[in-house]
Amino acid sequence: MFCYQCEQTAKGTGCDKMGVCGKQPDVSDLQDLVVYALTGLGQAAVAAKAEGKAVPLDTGRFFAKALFSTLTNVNFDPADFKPLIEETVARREALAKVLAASLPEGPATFRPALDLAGLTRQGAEHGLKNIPETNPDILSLKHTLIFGLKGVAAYADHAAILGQEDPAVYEFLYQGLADTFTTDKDLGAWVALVLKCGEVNLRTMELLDAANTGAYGHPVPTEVPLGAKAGKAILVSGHDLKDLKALLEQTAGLGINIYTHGEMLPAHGYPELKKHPHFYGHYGTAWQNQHKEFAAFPGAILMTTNCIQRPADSYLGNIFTTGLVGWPGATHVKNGEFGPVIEKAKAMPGFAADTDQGTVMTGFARNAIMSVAGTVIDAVKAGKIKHFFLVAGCDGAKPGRNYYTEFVEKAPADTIVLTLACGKFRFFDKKLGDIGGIPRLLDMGQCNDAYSAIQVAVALAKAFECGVNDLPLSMILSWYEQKAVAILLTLLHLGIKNMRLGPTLPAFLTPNVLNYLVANYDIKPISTPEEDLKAILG
Ligand code: SF4
Ligand code: SF3
Repeated sequence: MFCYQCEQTAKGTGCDKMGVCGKQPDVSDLQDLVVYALTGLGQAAVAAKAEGKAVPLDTGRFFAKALFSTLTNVNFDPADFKPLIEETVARREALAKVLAASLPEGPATFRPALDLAGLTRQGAEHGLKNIPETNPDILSLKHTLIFGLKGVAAYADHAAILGQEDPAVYEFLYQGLADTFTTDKDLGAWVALVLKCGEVNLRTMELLDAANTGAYGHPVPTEVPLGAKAGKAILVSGHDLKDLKALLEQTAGLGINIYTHGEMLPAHGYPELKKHPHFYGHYGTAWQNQHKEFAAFPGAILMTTNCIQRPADSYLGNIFTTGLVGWPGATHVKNGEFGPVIEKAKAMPGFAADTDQGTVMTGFARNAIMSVAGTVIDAVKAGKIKHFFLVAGCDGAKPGRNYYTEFVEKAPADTIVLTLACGKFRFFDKKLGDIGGIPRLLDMGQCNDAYSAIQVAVALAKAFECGVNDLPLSMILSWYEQKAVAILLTLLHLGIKNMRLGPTLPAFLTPNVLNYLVANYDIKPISTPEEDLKAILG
């Protein structure tokens, strides 16, 4: 195995014995084989397009799902990858049959082994290091593209689940993976292609925004209790709002309270979700604290999308996976049929008594913020708001991530902190007060809602008749997995400069690629909160 797609990669260089995330070598090799097989399907789809032949829309949907399943902390179950590889090859063969041209030797002619052990061996021969490329900087960009495409695939899958699709997004997924096996583009062309991935991700996030707000309404500012209510309980984690909605409907009137964990917190802001009276509150913090927090939860736990960690034996029997999530030994429920989860919750003790642990606010997505845009703009013009910080991105276990807590604590009282994604759990319950009625800490949603933050920045730039880079706005970003890579590429595509990124820089960027980013985008690693605040505020 060799994997260096996430921020916690071993020694900051790569996991080669077993994943720091718990990924076993066989799963890593199988995931590499999924990507290799998808590359072949991508080549076939690109050839079909060149010949003017249609690629079925559901092949795009499948492609996104299969690629999403290789994202960090999504699926750890080796058995789940065999059918994905087989279906990829079957779809490729179906396309190959109607093509006039024959496909090149390699991923497009690959024949999968018949058993899991054989597939695992094949995967070991088709990892990241086996991609044809002699220039290390181009190889770095090819890897960046693969990781960015995984992020796009995740968002495309979320959007498609709620009926929002754009064939152009799937076409880029095909083309992007197929391009990693070409050797005729120079460094400049590769930089352009990686930025194009950011552009396609923006379109994908736009679809997802339309999907979520179309199905559940625009989020509204909502106060969410952090304590517990006496009674039976189910905890829902991940990003999938459709799963949550189905669970809320299936538990209506049963006396079971539904709690969110991690990235599901912003779900409380959606009118069509919050209307359910038993959608009670938020429990715990970010994904990396599952072990402690899940072990203490007295009800059933449902994991949608990512980010699952190895369940402790104490709660392996209470945790359920759905969608693309998998863990060997954890019960998987399909098609939004949550009966087993509900039965488990009924059999468990639930919370014995009410506990009050305060509340947090969420629901400040683009619509909510735009509705008070006038007040915000006046406050900036009157000098009451001096600066905005977007402190956003993923959380993780590294101690260096305390930077983000301290940064928010030390941000001056005349500044506003916008946040999204799971990195916010480092500071989401801080009482930062308000500026003339505008809360100083505004939770815009999940990482899936980065589109909201971009729209707000663009609207502010319009109001002040300047570019986004000229706004009193600084981006302090934390990354962990590949959705964050895709978002970062979107911000680069939009020409955003001066971003601060941490807790460490991606291991897959070579010094030359990094230098390019520094020279053209002034992107920098985080230093200390004091120094960064001083540098930003002058
Ligand atoms: Fe290592 Fe991250 Fe890959 Fe897991 S996902 S194997 S921690 S680089
Ligand atoms: Fe978090 Fe996984 Fe990235 Fe959705 S839940 S932001 S790490």
